Amino acid sequence: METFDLIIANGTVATAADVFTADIGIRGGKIVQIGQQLTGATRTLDATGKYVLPGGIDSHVHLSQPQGGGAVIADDFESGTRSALFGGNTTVLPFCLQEKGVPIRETLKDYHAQAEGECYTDVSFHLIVSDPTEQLIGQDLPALIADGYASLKVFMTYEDLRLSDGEILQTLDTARAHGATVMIHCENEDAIRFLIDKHELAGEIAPRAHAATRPVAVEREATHRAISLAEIADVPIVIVHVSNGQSIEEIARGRARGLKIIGETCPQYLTLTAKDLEGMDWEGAKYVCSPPPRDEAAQAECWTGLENGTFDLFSSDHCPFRYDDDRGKLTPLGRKNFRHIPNGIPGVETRLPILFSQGVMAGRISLERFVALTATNHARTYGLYPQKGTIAIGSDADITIWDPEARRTIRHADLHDACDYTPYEGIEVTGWPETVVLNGAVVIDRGVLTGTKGQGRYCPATPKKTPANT
Ligand code: DUC
Ligand code: ZN
Ligand code: ZN
Repeated sequence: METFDLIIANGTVATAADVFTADIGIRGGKIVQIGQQLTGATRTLDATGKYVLPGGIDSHVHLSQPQGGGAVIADDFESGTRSALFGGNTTVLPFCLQEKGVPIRETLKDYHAQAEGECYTDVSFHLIVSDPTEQLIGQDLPALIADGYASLKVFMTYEDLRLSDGEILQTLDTARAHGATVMIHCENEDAIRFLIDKHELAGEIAPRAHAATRPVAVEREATHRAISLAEIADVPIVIVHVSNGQSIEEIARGRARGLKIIGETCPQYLTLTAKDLEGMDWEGAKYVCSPPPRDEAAQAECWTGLENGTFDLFSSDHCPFRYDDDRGKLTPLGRKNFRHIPNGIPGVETRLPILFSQGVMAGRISLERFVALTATNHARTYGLYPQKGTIAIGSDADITIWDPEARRTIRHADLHDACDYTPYEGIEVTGWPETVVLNGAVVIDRGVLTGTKGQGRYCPATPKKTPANT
């Protein structure tokens, strides 16, 4: 019997800490050796001239998540994880949304059933808390956190999802006691409602009004409040999808007070602006997401946050709705008034190439920082490290081999999701994830899918250590 199932030879290997030339020996789905001139494998991939990186982890994707208003998320577990895999990812974390009045275990069981046998990447789940009843806070969440559902998302916006400050504090308190990580969507719902009503009265109902009714102050105020609530509850938080410099300043100020705040930004805040919402006719609907893209100055501020460490996470917030579809962006009501256009855009397949090209190849961030922002920090934040997110002996053999010289133009026709457009159409990139190894199996081989659905597994998360669980 050979020593290894697979050797990845001669590549430039990067982790969040180092870049070095080495061979990687893989057996039984795990990395078992990192060294020079390894031999004795059933198969060897020659990675000369290539970058060998931990598989991407996208910790913010929405798949098969129920929506209101007759809209349906375009990607289920099959199409969403297939698209993720082609984009160089080996793990994604979608959200299981608590349904009001339904025991959360039932909803989770149903969500697992939808994923079972369908995934091309590994998955781990976040829970969205929409109804923090006494039963949920006192009984269900502590048990679920211990069972591997160790991250919770709460919303400060969306009429049917938003929690009051008191409810957020209750959720944070349970998270603190049991070692969960809380992600907060920071936008002030009352301020948004006020602005929407004003715009409607003035007859401003086209997609561009989406950005005008969710200005920076709406996000900055909520970010400040979320940080204050976390300070009061004495627990770390993740501020997700940060879009602008004023919100970044709130994170920096909180950190200066000694708080542990993890910041996340996304490709849309580096590449799109509110002007995209002004597209011909209703085309602006293709760019409706929340928070909305801002302006070039905000893009530069987000780049600075990625470069200087204010951001720890770079995620896609993949939340695809087909455009030309009455269950997508253009629901019967959505084509009449921006307030009914479902919020969210696709991006799970393009996240890594955009950051690699515009970040690493453009000289803005190092390869190590790219790895931290796209894999390692996600695993650390959400209880999957060191099983996931690094290249180390004992870790899962989840590896993406990049051709740093490949030049591509992003075209939706070349992507693998179930949407009908990409907001990043026409962007030119240098560098592409050409081969992907998942748990030791070559699942994309120089751009060709060799894996099968069902090869992706569910990975429970490990809660943080607390007095309650040690
Ligand atoms: N905003 C969200 O809060 N979730 C999904 C997508 C979006 O735009
Ligand atoms: Zn959100
Ligand atoms: Zn989201």
